[in-house]
Amino acid sequence: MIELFSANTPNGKKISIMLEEIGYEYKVTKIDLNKNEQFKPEFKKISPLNKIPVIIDHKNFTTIFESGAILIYLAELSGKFYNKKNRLEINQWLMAQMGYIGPMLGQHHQFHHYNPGKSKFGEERYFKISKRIYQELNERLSESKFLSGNEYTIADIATFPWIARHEWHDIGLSQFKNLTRWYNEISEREAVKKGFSFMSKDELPPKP
Ligand SMILES: N[C@@H](CCC(=O)N[C@@H](CS)C(=O)NCC(=O)O)C(=O)O
Repeated sequence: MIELFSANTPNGKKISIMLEEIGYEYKVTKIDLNKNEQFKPEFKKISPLNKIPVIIDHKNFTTIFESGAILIYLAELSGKFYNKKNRLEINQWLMAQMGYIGPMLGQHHQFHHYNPGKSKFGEERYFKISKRIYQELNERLSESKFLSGNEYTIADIATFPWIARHEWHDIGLSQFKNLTRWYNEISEREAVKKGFSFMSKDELPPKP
């Protein structure tokens, strides 16, 4: 049994979607970030950077933090969404999500959605970078069905919940035809719908 320590955020949803995709039984323990529960000493023992998501694989006595590392662990354990023959390509798109797409869109959320009017520089900078990410993903998906090729992989699972915040981004997802095609296809997967609503029943990926 896997225990998932999480919150209802894009990084949190990556792991519930993956667990649904591989059909593993899991229990969710909510970490309330608004109440600073990530800083509790007992949580820090399993999350040295005080962040969700974290999993404990009780069967294998293993604890893992960092969503990319968790996705790789679950993919290797289940043998799904991380095809050995395509690993170099999958790793590149997964790392691009971890190091660029997520952190930059996350800053856009901070300046544009949560704190508008506080910093013109911050708002403009991350709006521009976020538009650039949409354009770059759209270009990639004009030549490839999924991010790392013809197969749906952990790179798509990592990226999807971030694009699912498109209403906050104010960029107009529907103008990006290939990104929209990819987004709609993933939105329709039963496991994605289930994983997406892991903390808020009936929550669905918003339509473009
Ligand atoms: N690189 C980390 C980022 C995780 C992350 O930023 N988690 C946020 C929520 S989405 C968090 O726990 N923030 C609380 C904090 O930093 O105090 C991962 O992908 O797991």
